[in-house]
Amino acid sequence: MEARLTEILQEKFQTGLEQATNEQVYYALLTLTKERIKEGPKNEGKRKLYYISAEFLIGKLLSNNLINLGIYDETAEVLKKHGKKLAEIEEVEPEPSLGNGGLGRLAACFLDSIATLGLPGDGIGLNYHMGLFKQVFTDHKQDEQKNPWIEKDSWLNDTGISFEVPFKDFSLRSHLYDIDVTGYEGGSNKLHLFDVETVNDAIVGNGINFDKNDIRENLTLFLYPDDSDKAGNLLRIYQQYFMVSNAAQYIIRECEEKGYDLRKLHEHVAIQINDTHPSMVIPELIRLLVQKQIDFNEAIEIVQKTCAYTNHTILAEALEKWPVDYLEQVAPQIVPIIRDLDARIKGRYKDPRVHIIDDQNRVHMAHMDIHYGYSVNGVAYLHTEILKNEELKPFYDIYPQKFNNKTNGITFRRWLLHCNHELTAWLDEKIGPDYRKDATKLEKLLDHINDEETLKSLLVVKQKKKEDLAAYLKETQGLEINPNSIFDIQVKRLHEYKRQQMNALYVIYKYLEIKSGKKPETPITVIFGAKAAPAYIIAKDIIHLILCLQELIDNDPEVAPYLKVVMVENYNVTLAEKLIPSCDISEQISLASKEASGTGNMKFMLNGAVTMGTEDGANVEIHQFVGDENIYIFGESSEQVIEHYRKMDYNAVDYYINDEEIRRLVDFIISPELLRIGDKYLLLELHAELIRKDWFMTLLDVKDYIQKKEQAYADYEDRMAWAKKMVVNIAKAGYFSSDRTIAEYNRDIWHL
Ligand code: GFP
Repeated sequence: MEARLTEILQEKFQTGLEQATNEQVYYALLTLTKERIKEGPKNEGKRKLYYISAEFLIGKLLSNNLINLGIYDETAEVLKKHGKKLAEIEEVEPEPSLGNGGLGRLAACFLDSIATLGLPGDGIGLNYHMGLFKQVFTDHKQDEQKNPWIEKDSWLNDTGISFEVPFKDFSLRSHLYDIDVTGYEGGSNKLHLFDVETVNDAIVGNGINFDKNDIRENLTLFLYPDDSDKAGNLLRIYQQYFMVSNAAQYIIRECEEKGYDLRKLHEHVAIQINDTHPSMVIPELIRLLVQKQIDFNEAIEIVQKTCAYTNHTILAEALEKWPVDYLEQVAPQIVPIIRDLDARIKGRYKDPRVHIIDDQNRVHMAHMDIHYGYSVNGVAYLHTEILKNEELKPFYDIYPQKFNNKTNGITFRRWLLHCNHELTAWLDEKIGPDYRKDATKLEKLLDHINDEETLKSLLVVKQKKKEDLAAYLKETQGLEINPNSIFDIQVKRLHEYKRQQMNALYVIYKYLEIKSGKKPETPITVIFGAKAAPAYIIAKDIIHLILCLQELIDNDPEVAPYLKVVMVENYNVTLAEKLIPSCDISEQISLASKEASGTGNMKFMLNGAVTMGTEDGANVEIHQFVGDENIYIFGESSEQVIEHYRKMDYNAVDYYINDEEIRRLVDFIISPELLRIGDKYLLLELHAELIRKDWFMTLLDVKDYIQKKEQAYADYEDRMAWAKKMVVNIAKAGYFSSDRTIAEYNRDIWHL
């Protein structure tokens, strides 16, 4: 590879490896990697998967591609020989901004595993130019800025493929870009990203403001544009229809090129509908098949045998319901199809809970997916049980055979091999490299659990990663953290159900404890990373509270040596890769029943953090694997929580009035100390919200939470006992490899 790299540098920049800048080396490596992928094997098969998703949170690609191609070490060596550091070259790459949270990151992990297992399967999505948004903190508040990430020379390959997508009053021409997806020592697939020829980055003004009505120019600018008004809703429908119409046209085109009979589409194609955003692919595919002279009833049957749906949440806000009227305004051609699909259901079932179009004339996208797809899956054991027995029970009663669970997973290439070289080397030494191909082999670590040297060297690895993070945050964000403190980390989208606010109440508790003279043995650093949706007011208030606490504590010499709070700016995949390896305590504290799975919990566990969590999502399975000794479980169970919702008997205000301790913590939000730093309206608003609404029952669990945290911090002091917990967590993480998840999808749903 050295010779080719030198050649490329000459051709592109007329320079040699020694003299080249990090930028030049990065672009040369980009070219070299793309060439290698092109020459390498492609995954093929009789049936091919198309994974349609509004988000693909793929992260930077250079290192992962080098690892998957098996040339990472060689590249690092060559660069080193010429005075360059691969880690520094990685910094040059912009992180693609094509996703938001766990949903999008899961899609990215899946693409990696699909390719690794040698399965033919491509992703299909949109090529958002500004992605989500870049988070900036000003005055202790989140500010949203545009985040253009596409460069002239990038992983995107222009395919020249283009389709016409018809809307009510006009049509748009698409333009397809592909990103290669490499498998670990395996063949490659593709991520297809559709763009609009007429999109115009220049219409974005200050922050992330733009004309929502100018569809020709705005359609692929942003992921999840603000949908708090009608224009925002329509724009989302335009995006979704554009995505699925392109997907359907692309799939049909591929089948025709291969000479397949479209009447047997399902024998050659499986479509995974990732959450409800791509649901319109069902009527669109029916429409296009009918255009190809296939009978309407037959088209429905074909589509039904082709499409499968994954549910990622039981939160109503995410189960999309579009007014028929809006669909009429955007893509009227699919409305009669949806009406027909609904009429068939209404003819068969009286229960209005399973109808597609409700009495307010709204289309329930998930209902359409369930009736007209062949599989419905949840993303963790508990979540699927809740779907079957609560949330989607009427559907489960009709179609028990369609429901199945696929507990989420993560790719170990990114979340271990790439992000934690030290731990990877440690594992290689302790148990040999087999776990790289078969993650269950990590269990072999348990043979060494009583070996003092093993435990000590693991603590050394963790310490190194803490120092790395401290240095990185200092350099990139000017934040100073103490690598000799306990790193307690909560990173994920900001949402009340994930309960960052409960963690903030703990910080208040600890602050007051220290003020009263009770100092922790080891200092504590509580790290947050989270973006709040721009229109989600309470989520932004929570960020405000955390940033105010950060400042208060930083400036209090009595407390600062023992407690530190930091909220990292613009949390993204790149930051996750630095934060996760350094973590001691992983915060997974959602209200039981609300977090479908979580995948951060798996990444932290794999990197030797111990979970502080509720019995929710995949925490339940993690708990089963590691046992009571190696996880901190607190809070009410999902059954209890569901019962509270049923009886409507949870009143936050009662906890506030009746419990002095809780009142003390909540009232600190509007204490003179914090009001001096923050915006009084925002702090008052959050205070009132916690007392009057508290939809996700923070006050119900907060005391149990505090107690468990105290326990964990005390246990941390026994370093060897703690190291054993770390070993068990790493050893038991194998089940959570996305290779296992994808093998199950293939076995039960895709049959590729
Ligand atoms: C959503 C759910 C998570 C789940 C992921 C992937 O992600 O519980 O792990 O999808 O299935 F909420 P977020 O975007 O909320 O993280």
